Amino acid sequence: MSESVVVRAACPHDCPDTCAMEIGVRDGRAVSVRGAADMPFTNGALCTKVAHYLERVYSDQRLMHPLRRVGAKGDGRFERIRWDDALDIIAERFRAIAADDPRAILPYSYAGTMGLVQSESLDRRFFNRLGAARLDRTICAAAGAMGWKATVGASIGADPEAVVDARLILIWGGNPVVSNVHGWRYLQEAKRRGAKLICIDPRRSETAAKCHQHVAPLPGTDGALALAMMQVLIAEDLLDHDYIARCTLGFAELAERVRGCTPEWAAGVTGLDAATIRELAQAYGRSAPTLIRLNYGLNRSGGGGMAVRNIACLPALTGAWRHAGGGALLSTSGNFPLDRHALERPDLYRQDPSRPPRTINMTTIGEALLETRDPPIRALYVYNANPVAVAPYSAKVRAGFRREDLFCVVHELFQTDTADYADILLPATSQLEHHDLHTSYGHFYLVANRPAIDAQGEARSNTEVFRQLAARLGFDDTALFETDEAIAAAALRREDGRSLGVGARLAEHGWARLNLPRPFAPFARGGFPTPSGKCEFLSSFLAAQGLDPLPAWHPPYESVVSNPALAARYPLALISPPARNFLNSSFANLPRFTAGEGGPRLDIHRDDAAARGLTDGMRVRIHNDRGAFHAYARVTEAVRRGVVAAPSIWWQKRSGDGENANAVTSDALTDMGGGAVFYDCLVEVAGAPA
Ligand SMILES: Nc1nc2c(c(=O)[nH]1)N[C@H]1C(S)=C(S)[C@@H](COP(=O)(O)OP(=O)(O)OC[C@H]3O[C@@H](n4cnc5c(=O)[nH]c(N)nc54)[C@H](O)[C@@H]3O)O[C@H]1N2
Ligand SMILES: Nc1nc2c(c(=O)[nH]1)N[C@H]1C(S)=C(S)[C@@H](COP(=O)(O)OP(=O)(O)OC[C@H]3O[C@@H](n4cnc5c(=O)[nH]c(N)nc54)[C@H](O)[C@@H]3O)O[C@H]1N2
Ligand SMILES: [Mo]
Repeated sequence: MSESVVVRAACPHDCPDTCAMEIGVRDGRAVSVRGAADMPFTNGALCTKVAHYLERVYSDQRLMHPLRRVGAKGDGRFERIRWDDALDIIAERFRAIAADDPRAILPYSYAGTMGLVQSESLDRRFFNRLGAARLDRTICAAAGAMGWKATVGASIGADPEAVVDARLILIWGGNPVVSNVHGWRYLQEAKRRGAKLICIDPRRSETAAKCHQHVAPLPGTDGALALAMMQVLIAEDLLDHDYIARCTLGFAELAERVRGCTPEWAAGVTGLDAATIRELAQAYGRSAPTLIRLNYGLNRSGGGGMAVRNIACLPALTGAWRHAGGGALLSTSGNFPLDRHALERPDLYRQDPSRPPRTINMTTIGEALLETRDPPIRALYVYNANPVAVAPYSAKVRAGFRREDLFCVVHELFQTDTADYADILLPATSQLEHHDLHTSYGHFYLVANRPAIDAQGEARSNTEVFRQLAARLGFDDTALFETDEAIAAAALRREDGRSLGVGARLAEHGWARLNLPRPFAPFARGGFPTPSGKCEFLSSFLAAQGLDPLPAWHPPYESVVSNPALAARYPLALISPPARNFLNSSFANLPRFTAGEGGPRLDIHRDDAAARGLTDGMRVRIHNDRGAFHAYARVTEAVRRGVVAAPSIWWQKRSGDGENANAVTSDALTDMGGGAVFYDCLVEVAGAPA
């Protein structure tokens, strides 16, 4: 047996931590996966899922060769075909449809891998050249990103490694113990140094259980809580007047707007005590440095955009941005100044004056497949995504995918719920089998991924397939045939063509921190990337879109307060946050991880269970007008009264009843950004036959 070699890699998954990994390889086989010890954020550790990554890479469920559908759509019955035949069939169908109108072809992708090469470069170039419909990738973070942008200007915030120096930390709408474990390490260090941690979450999450205090508002009411905190800060003069004068815009208008938003008012919508709200605001106003670690859990409601916008105003009122590790953090993605144009090449888009480009919102894919005309969507190419399982309102999504006249290609590692609807199903490489480069939305490091092993079976990478399809369609633009290495190199340049200056370190270590000061306090002296250069309480960005330029209260669509008639029939608010052992629907087909979760579960408060005659472990049916799914009840006090929680995202076909939480979620869109409202969903729960 030969010596094992170590290959530097990056975790590809949709998580803020973007870990640097070391893959041990012996005789062409990966034998170990470790977190890189020299990468500060990864710190030698991987999460419960990726620590066992070889079970995914070498799973006997991996798709090994191209397949063609033989059964009905959704049955998942296929026969093996050759790659050449599969590519010929796809090219022929795309050519015929494009001859009528290329906008009838829709790419559908999200974050199965977050690598720049395999997820947002050659694919975009190919579909631009084809003139295909564009996809608005809204399903996760669109509302929050827009709310943050309105106030702060770009996805830039506190330095995730400097947070150890904060004295008071609000963990708001996030569950870092599960979904940002490496970020949690820094928050814990702050706690060890004496910081107080307060978690704001409708349920006592794994994180809330480890904080000093847990504040549990009703889902979708964070915007009101933030308005009331501002009211208290202003009324009690817990303000940094100098920072407000120099670094913010619209304080007088804000003060006027929040005058009536007292804790007593907010108590009525959030379900919290007025005293709790007032004390939270006072603690926030009297501590320094303070950090608000927001996450996307709170942007999955009708008012999600405004909620994030309101919360983002708080640190400017108290001057918390002055301190490194103070302020607020939602995402670090805006810190990576990459040349997106060079990666995606929008200039390749074939302009036809009679056919303006068309954009389809991914969140409403069911509706788009069923309702879009002029032209209807005739072909769908799915990669890096599992929409049948993850998109809201499953009944609509499946009806769309079931359309007999829709030509559907799915490129996947596994036969997912979506793959069952493919006409052509292509086997994809795993992260250990292809080249890539990763940015992060939770730290300041670039991480490179080198292939450690050969492709399994006949698997091919996303880029490889797009190059081959481009050739078959007769495209000759050199940008469509660039190697993965060349694309990754192009990503290391800024928009003005200057180098990021990290290439050598990246080549040597496999990771490199951006050239930012350490610690980094981005807005210590203002300099916000907004139109005014200030933190905008009064937002010109929102005003330009005809939206309310000031912080406001946008209630959830489905709640006792906003829709009492619906709440009379469906009184419980369902949230379906990430399960620890899954990454969205990834890993939810592999035995170790499904065993770790135990089975589809519904957490329900003791009183709500008793009122329905439900007991612990009982099989229950969760339903509303959109559909129903089953789970076993866990009777607990970890969710507040009136709220139920179903850790997600299970595969439908592995859930016993062919459904998961998205059977009941709504495909309504958020107030800003056209985002999904997964956690804005009223249901009723009843006992079900075991
Ligand atoms: N293990 C694991 N890690 C993951 C993922 C996974 O599936 N599994 N998914 C990844 C992805 S794609 C993302 S976007 C991130 C998401 O991770 P986070 O941004 O942390 O968001 P969520 O897990 O959706 O929600 C976090 C918490 O918000 C709470 N919450 C729900 N509704 C509300 C509300 O209205 N207000 C408040 N204050 N809190 C609310 C939930 O109970 C949950 O505990 O995690 C990533 N990391
Ligand atoms: N009810 C409910 N629904 C939700 C959420 C929720 O909290 N509750 N969360 C939402 C959020 S935040 C998000 S981000 C979305 C996530 O939705 P998706 O981005 O669709 O995430 P996954 O379910 O992990 O599916 C990704 C798929 O990509 C595949 N893949 C991985 N690498 C590659 C590759 O290199 N090539 C190809 N071709 N395929 C690859 C994986 O095998 C996997 O099946 O789900 C949303 N849906
Ligand atoms: Mo997400």
